[in-house]
Amino acid sequence: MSNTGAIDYDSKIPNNVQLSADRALQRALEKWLPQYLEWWQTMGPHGFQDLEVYLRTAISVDPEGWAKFGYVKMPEYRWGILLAPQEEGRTIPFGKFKGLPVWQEVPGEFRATLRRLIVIQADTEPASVEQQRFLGRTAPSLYDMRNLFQVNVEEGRHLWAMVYLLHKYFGRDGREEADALLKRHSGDPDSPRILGAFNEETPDWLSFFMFTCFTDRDGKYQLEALSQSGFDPLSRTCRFMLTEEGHHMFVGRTGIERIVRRTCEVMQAHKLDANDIEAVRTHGVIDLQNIQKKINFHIGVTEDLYGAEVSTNSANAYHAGVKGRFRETAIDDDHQLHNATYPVLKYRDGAFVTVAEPALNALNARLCDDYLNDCRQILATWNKIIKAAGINYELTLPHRAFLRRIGEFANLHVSTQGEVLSHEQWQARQDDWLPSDADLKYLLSLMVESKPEPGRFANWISPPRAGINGQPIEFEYVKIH
Ligand code: BYC
Ligand code: FE
Ligand code: FE
Repeated sequence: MSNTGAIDYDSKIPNNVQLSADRALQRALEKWLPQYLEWWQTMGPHGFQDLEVYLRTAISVDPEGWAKFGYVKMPEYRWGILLAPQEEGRTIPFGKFKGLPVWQEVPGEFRATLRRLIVIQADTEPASVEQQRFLGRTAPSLYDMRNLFQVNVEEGRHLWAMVYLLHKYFGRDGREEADALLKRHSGDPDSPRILGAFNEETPDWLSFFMFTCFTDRDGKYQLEALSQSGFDPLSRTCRFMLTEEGHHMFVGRTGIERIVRRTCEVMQAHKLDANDIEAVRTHGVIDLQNIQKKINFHIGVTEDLYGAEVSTNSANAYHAGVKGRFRETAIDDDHQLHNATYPVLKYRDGAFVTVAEPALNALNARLCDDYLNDCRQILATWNKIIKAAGINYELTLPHRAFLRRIGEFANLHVSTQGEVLSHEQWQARQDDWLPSDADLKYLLSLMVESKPEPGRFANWISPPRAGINGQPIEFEYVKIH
């Protein structure tokens, strides 16, 4: 197995795993390639496929300087199989095999567990491309359009990353799973994507930014936990995927930041009251209340992606050395969780209480806590902008039990403040916390089809602070003219 950062771009499928040395695998993947391209053309970005887009392509897996930027037509993007370099002498960092050498092959005992995790991870990647496929035509600028397409091609590459593992390490059923990944589709009633959030719609750019800020961030936490894996090829794949994930979250976080900035600028200029939603909308910008409701929605559905708070699946995966905690090796404990407990929020006898659960069973809750701490810090940066504009409004995370369909709170109706409601109360009040039809209609009214000029931005969003790869903001990021 290759130990270098260098990538072979001469073969049909760029890779740094010496694919040409394994002819059967190479043939199998070359057979999958046209199916993938067919999927990309039919389920990937709608339109824009013939246009030159200023994209980055990985040319090495070294932390510095792995990317090359240039104009590429999306279907000609070089999707490749890129693993972080193998670490000499790496040992399993946690669980019952802690300290033993990592596995280069799948241990038979954990084959089903590993395959399931890899398939779930894989399924999210093409799902997000499908969810975002109609956004190109309403892009608020060429800069944003380019970022959308960059995210899309990289999610396509993440699918390749997982398909490589399925083909190389799981034989015939791995190949069948790889084929099935192109047959399930986001929101398809007969054959949906596996996880709930990946069957939701991404109909507007506020949703896109929320998704890349908050749902791609689940990707960060899940990939980090998987990159701890004792199954070394999975660890190495996830480590390189994480370097790409940074940009997706950047797009989301700064996208919302720019929307908040623009709204505050308009509110300040016209001395608008924070509660006067109609006045804000008269000026064609997105009210902070609508932003808050979208946060509530995306956080709620993304929390579900962590699975049940208390889970024997996650306990088994940890014990087996298959899936660790976020930054496992930086945690100061026994990495086996003997006798350790972890506080988990539950609803018992009409009240929310914190219960000390065996830490091994509470790993999903812990990973979600780590994630929410990250989200909280991001909200704080947006709130600074609001405060600096002298506006009396604060964006907050919804209560942990809000909008949950998986886990401890799946059967409850709970407000963003943590009030438990009857079904009738929920029906009557859900528009206070989630975008109403009118809110969504307003958002869609801003998503106009346009052919943006370089350097021009829709009225509802501020320009970014800088362009991509040192290019000016008015650079022609997509050649649409
Ligand atoms: N929806 O013990 P439980 C990304 C099922 S995002 C539907 O609670 P476990 C990306 C579960 O399958 C990162 N079903 O769960 C972002 C199980 O069913 P079975 C994606 C759900 O295993 C943006 C049952 O409930 N990666 O990369 O502890 C753009 C009880 O299971 C859901 C991963 O998720 C749900 N939300 O944890 C592009 C990593 N939750 O098997 C990309 C891999 C649970 O009994 N996944 N169920 O029939 C995992 O680590 C875990 O499987 C889960 C669930 C966290 C998903
Ligand atoms: Fe991804
Ligand atoms: Fe991503």
